[in-house]
Amino acid sequence: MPALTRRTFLTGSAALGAYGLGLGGASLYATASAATPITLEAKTANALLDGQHLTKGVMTYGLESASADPMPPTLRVKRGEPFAAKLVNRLDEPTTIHWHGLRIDNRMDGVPFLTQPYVYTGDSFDYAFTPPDAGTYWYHPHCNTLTQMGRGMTGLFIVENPDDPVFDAEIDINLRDWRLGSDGQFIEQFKPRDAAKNGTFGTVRGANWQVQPAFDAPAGGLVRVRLAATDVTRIYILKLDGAEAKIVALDGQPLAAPLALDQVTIGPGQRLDLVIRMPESEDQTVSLSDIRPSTAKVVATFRATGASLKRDLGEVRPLPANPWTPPDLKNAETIPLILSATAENAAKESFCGSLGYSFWAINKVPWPGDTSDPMAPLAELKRGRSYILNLENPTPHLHPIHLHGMNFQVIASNARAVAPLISDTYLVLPDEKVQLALVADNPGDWVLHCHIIEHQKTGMTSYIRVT
Ligand SMILES: [Cu+2]
Repeated sequence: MPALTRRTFLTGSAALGAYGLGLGGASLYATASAATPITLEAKTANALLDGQHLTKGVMTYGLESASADPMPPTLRVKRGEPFAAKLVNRLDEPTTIHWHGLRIDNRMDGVPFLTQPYVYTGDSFDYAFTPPDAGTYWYHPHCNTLTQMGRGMTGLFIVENPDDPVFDAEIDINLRDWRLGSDGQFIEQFKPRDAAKNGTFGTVRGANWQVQPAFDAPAGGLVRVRLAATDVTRIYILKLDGAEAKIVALDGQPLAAPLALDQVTIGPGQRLDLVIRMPESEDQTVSLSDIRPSTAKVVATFRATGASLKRDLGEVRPLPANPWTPPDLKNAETIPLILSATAENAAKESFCGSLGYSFWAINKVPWPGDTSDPMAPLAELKRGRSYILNLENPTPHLHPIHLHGMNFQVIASNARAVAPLISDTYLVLPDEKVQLALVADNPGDWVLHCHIIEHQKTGMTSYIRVT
């Protein structure tokens, strides 16, 4: 990583003045002012990740009210209520926080140079916003992400809806792996040969920073499981054994009709809300497994406790919908968005951790890295107008494409039947062409990128500008 200087910081601030700030506030995305801030400390720690060795150099977030749990705290807020957090950087490198999936003010989005300056060691940044949507979200840095996220900085962010049905239990799962050697210490996160394919996989599978955690839940009860795939690489195909379940939300957004769970694919950045009907008898267990690529690996288990509550999965109703403006498809403008591989070459020096290669591009342009002088936006969108992103993936790999700041609706795909889901992350298949429609209702510069972090950091990143 290159030397970090105050000069860089000032350059970044100047750039922000030029195009990042000074945007009129949209009421839906207004910055919160009334919340008492929590303090989130970015810091290093040691943690037991493989169940046998204490791993050194773990990176995490801690609240001031220090808990013994080294995992970043699961933050819970209520929809429509202001939230504020002071990020204090105790790492020895810069960082920021991005609030994945939350439609909030651009200044709170956490992308270095595009929306805010780096937060240097010892410095802080005040985040404040009011989440407009309920659902399961998460937070992570947007700086040197392969290292910072790979070493632990991924946490759940849950926006509760007071109108949601009450379940008999709620379990939150932060689904991610670790790249550790046999001694339990971190090994190299980046392998160029893998980054040019599916990415470099972890060696230790985890959920909530444990190996196969076991949760207790009331027998015969309805349990809401909120799950976020926060791994830097792994795409999961999840399957449940020992109980029936329904999917009630995907990527934070409620399904109009809950869907019986058979198996479900989720990629990095995506979320899944399930309602599991626990078995009748005490000590019966349910297991959640990942069956991709082939051999099933247990992710977590759920054990029934107590006398049966005699609930019925048929009682599960759709969760209340989030506010949503349907795009005007008849008058929508089309934006091509073609993912591709690119010739291997060195990327520009980047203060937020360049991997030194460009393997990937969007519309043939590889992202040069986070700099004070980024490339032009992929497209300029007029506030209030509707657009269709024509996303094409001619590569032989899957890519979970994430858009910041706004949700889109899935309109059509050449590869599969699609439901009109609303989301912020679409897992595009090899050779798939998909149409994602949105209303450009949140002003600012919004990054879109693959959430396989090695793809993101070797070129598969761009941004759109809404004015
Ligand atoms: Cu990708």
